[in-house]
Formats: sequence, C-alpha cells, structure tokens
Amino acid sequence: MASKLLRAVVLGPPGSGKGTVCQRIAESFGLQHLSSGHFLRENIRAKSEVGVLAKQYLEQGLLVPDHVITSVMMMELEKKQSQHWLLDATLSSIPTTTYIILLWASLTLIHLLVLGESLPFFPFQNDGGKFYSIVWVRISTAVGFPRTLVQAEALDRICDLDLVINLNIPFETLKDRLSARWIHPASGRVYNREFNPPDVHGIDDITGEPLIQREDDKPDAVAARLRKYKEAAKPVIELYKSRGILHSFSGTETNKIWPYVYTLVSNKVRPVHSKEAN
Ligand code: G5P
Ligand code: MG
Repeated sequence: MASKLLRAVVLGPPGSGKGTVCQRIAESFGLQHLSSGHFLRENIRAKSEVGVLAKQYLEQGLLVPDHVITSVMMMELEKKQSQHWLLDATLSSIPTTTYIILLWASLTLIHLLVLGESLPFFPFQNDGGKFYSIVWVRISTAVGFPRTLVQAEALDRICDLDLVINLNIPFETLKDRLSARWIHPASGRVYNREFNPPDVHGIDDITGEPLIQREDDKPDAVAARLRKYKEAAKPVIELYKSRGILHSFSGTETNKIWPYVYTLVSNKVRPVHSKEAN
C-alpha cells in the first residue's frame, strides 16, 4: 500500500493572504486549516491562561513567546491528528476493511470485464505494471506557524513537512489590505472592503453576526508586526529553502498567485473542487 502523509505550512507576513489562500486550499482540497493567530484570538476571547498572556503581545503587534505559541500549536496539532486524515483507504478498522474488500471486488470485476483478466493480488500491489495504489493521505495545513527557528524545530519533532508555501507581498500592499480587513471573530472568516466584501456591510454572510476590525490591524501595530515578522521569519525561510521544500510566490494579487498554489498542491493531493470554484 502506498502511504503518504502530506504536511503543508503557509508562511508570509501579516496581510500577505495566508488566511485567504488557506481558505481556498481548504475548500479545493477538502480540509480545514489551522491558524496560529486564530487559536490565539480564541484563547483571548475565552480569557484562558494562554489568552491572557498572549493578549498584550498581540495588541502591540509583537510575536507571542515561542514556548506559549508552541504549546498551543502542539496541542492543536495533536487534537487534529485523528480528524484530518483524508482517507482514500485504510486498514485500521473493521468497517474500513469491509470497504476495502468491496473495493477490491469491484476492481477485480472491472478488470475482468475490461481486460478479460482477473486481479491475482490484493489491489495495493504492483500487478505487472498495473499499479493499484490506495493512497493514505493526511494533511495538516498550519498557517502562520512556525514563525521562528525555535518553532520550526518544535514542529520538526512531530512531523516532516512536505511543502512550505511562502507568500511574498510588497509592504505597501500589506498596509492597505490590513486597514480594509474585517473579520467574523467566532469563525475567523475574513473579509476586505474591496477584495471580498460581505454581502451586507459589517455583517457576516453566513451567520448574520456583526464583523469587527482586529486590534492589531491598527497602523502602529501593523508596522511593528511587519518588522518583527521579517526578523523572525528569515532563518525559517532559509531553513526550508535549504531543504528544498520552500515554494515562494510573489505578487500583489491573491487571485494571480492562487492558480500557481493550486497547481503546486494538486501535484500532491487530488482536489475535491476545481480552482474555478473559488
Ligand atoms: P495572525 O492572525 O497569523 P498575521 O499577522 O500573520 O496574523 P494576518 O494579519 O492574519 O497575518 P494573512 O492571514 O496573511 O494576515 O492575510 P489575510 O487575512 O488572508 O488577508 C489580509 C486582508 O487582505 C484580508 O482582508 C483579505 O481579504 C485581503 N486580501 C487578500 N488577498 C487580497 C488581494 O489580492 N487584494 C486585496 N485588495 N485584498 C486581499 O497572527 C496574529 C498575531 O498572533 C501572534 C502574533 O502576535 C501575530 O501578529 N502569532 C504568533 N506569535 C508568535 N509565533 C507565532 N507562530 C504566531 N502566530 C501568531
Ligand atoms: Mg490570517
């Protein structure tokens, strides 16, 4: 059986479109994404211990200390381990085994009808050049994590990354985008006055609840966030570049970058929706 664990990370400065691109990847490839910033904001809203600690850093546009964000992300990644299997097949449970036997029987029948020969082996084997692979794919797309070398090392301890998508967007573009951003705090849905406005100004399309502007989207906090990001991310980007898994995309429009990201991810995972759906 071919077994493939795909782990992807999206890096980029504040406002570069990590959330937007990840939302599209999630929709196109049928998975959810994990955003470090979103987890922190959830903790702040819940006034958890981590949230109280993180609040002061976020408001000033500073990075949250490595040990705090690392423990939050490790906890979240652990929780999602059982949920984010994108399963074509697995041998792990009785119902799934039944499913595989049925699949094998169907393949045998098709093979018999089309090629006039039966499948001598279980379908996961290489049958004289005809390869029936049941690919076991698992995807975690982490957004905004790792952001420092210490975080990258922590992530290394729990998984091997296959793909790092790095968004490279000019500073002026980032400033403009962030000042026009509105979010739905409960879901993390992101809107933009010009790029993707809600149907009704200030109201979330799905729930009808009010949208808010993030505290750290205020101009002073944005400048600090961009500065801090640059310093901290450089060694992380160098690390992934040296491993040959870094894919950088430059530009000022997400819609122009998106087709390249889509093609890159499609080379690893089968889409559930075409990119035109976005
Ligand atoms: P976050 O939440 O991870 P940032 O600062 O990294 O925050 P942010 O601001 O969420 O990133 P983004 O996700 O990269 O930006 O961008 P986005 O929301 O998709 O797009 C920005 C806006 O532009 C949106 O309104 C979108 O609709 C619009 N847009 C997208 N594409 C286009 C386009 O082509 N054209 C136009 N006109 N608009 C477009 O983290 C928050 C804080 O948490 C802490 C830090 O303090 C951080 O600042 N934190 C961490 N601290 C330490 N370590 C970590 N790993 C941390 N992770 C988070
Ligand atoms: Mg974001």
